[in-house]
Amino acid sequence: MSGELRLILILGDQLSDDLSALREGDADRDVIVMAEVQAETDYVPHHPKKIAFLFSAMRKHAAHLRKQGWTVRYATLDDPDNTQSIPGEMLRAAEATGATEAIGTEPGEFRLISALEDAPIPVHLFPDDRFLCSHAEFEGWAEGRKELRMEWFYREMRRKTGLMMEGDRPAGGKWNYDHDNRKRAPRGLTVPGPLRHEPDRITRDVIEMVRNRFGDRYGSVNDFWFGTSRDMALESLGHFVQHSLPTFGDYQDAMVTGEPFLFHALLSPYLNAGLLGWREVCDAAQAAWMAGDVPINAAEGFIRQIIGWREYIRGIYFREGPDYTSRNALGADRDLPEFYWTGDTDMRCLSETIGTTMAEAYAHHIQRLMVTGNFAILAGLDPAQVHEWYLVVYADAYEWVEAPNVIGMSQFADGGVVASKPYVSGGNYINRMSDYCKTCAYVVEQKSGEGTCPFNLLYWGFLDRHRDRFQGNPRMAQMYRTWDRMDADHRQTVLTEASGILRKLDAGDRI
Ligand code: FAD
Ligand code: DLZ
Ligand code: SF4
Repeated sequence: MSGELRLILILGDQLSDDLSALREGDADRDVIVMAEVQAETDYVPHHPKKIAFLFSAMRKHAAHLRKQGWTVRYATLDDPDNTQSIPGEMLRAAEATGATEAIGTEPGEFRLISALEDAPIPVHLFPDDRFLCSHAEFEGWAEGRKELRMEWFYREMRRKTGLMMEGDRPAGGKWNYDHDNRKRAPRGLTVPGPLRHEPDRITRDVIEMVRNRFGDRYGSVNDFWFGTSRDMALESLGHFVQHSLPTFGDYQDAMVTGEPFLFHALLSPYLNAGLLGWREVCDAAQAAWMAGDVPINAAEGFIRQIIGWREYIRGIYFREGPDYTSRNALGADRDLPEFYWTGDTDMRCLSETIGTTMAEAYAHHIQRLMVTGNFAILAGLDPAQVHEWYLVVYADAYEWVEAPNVIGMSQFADGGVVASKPYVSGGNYINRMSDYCKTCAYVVEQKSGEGTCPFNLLYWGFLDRHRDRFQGNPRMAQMYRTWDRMDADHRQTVLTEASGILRKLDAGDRI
């Protein structure tokens, strides 16, 4: 490298001290560029809470970097000279400083990687090594495998990190304690909830700007409680480990009306923006287990989400490439119903999940997978529209993590790269894991006729529609046998009623 001043680009989800671009830079010479830009707030209309979270965290991180001796050029969204795009802000900074080249850390989205490749000044990108598994390592693991199953990947990561290992064996003798999880939440369960941070002056200013600029968008910025600095994120981690982790495993799949958070970590916005790292959150969980404060099923379950699922999902995104988000293996083409944007439906599970999503920019994994995701795949919704919805609505959504979860795990639109079978169920599963059905306008026990739970009808409609693809799948054979054993008239009634629901969706009628 020459001794000339270079720009260092830091994106909104790169708010970590240990960032490859910073390690390559020189605080005495280089200039950091950070920018709030409309191109990023608007390429999909992100939830206002997500924008407020990122902008407040970006402003605080810029101040922190200045304290460490860096020169930072920071453009706020309402700066009249802001060109409102990342490449535009790079060019403006280059003109102001005389820089002729820039460095950065690889963005988590192909869209932005290619925008930087075409930027008006050359940008050299370094790998994002805030993850446990590099692209090359994931390729090495995936190479030659017929199926890319997370469980095998996860075991490699356990060996690599030594987390919850006793020599070369898993602690307690089992790799996976999911068998002890998945309990239904008992009535009256006391839920600690996440740590709620009171907005400080910087956050209040950002909230005000976001309310003025994006107040008419899906979602609300009211009652904002996310932490927006590393210190706050660390406090949230401590709170989770102490109060929720001990029960995390038990109720991981449970859903309760009015209790959106249960014992979940609520750490994904912090992890994905770079305020926390994978190692420290796993070490904290492991230490709590070793101290006897947390049972093994909880600690292992949590660590699996972080070094297993999160890393695996990222590996899939970068391995599958930029066309991944336009895959549609099941040929689904129905438009996303309006109620995804309003929560206005008689289906309690959906109104509850979407209501939480609008208010909090959050829903937990099972709500995302088995409620909104399950409905979307059963109803044959266009996966590209479903993908966009998920990218818009969650505070933790960036394409590298959102797309494989949606296109792959939830919609099976990648044809089975992520999931060995589609995650679909009738109302029974939702009834077993939640209290939603008790207050629903539909009847979950009903198999056909007026008032039948739409999931019950759409489930069989889905299996029937995709029989050619799935009936040979050993994990689905039992369901086809059950369907085939049903009385032919009943089957016809179910399929006719399932089509009736789809027609209502197409007509925009309320369901
Ligand atoms: P917890 O349930 O407490 O889990 C702990 C941590 O494990 C999370 O913070 C997260 O970092 C990690 N994790 C767990 N499961 C996954 C997973 N499947 N993929 C990646 N990380 C995981 N996660 C996102 O971070 N961003 C998304 O945009 C996103 N979209 C999703 C869309 C669908 C359809 C589905 C089914 C899942 C999606 N997930 C996404 C994964 C998961 O739902 C969220 O990570 C989790 O709900 C975040 O809340 P939490 O911190 O309370 O998680
Ligand atoms: C998500 C987001 C938003 C809403 N706004 C900005 C922004 O104004 N400036 C910025 O640098 N980053 C923002 N981000 C995060 C980027 O979209 C993210 O870096 C890419 O999607 C890659 O993960
Ligand atoms: Fe959802 Fe069906 Fe239960 Fe209603 S009855 S809450 S639609 S699963």
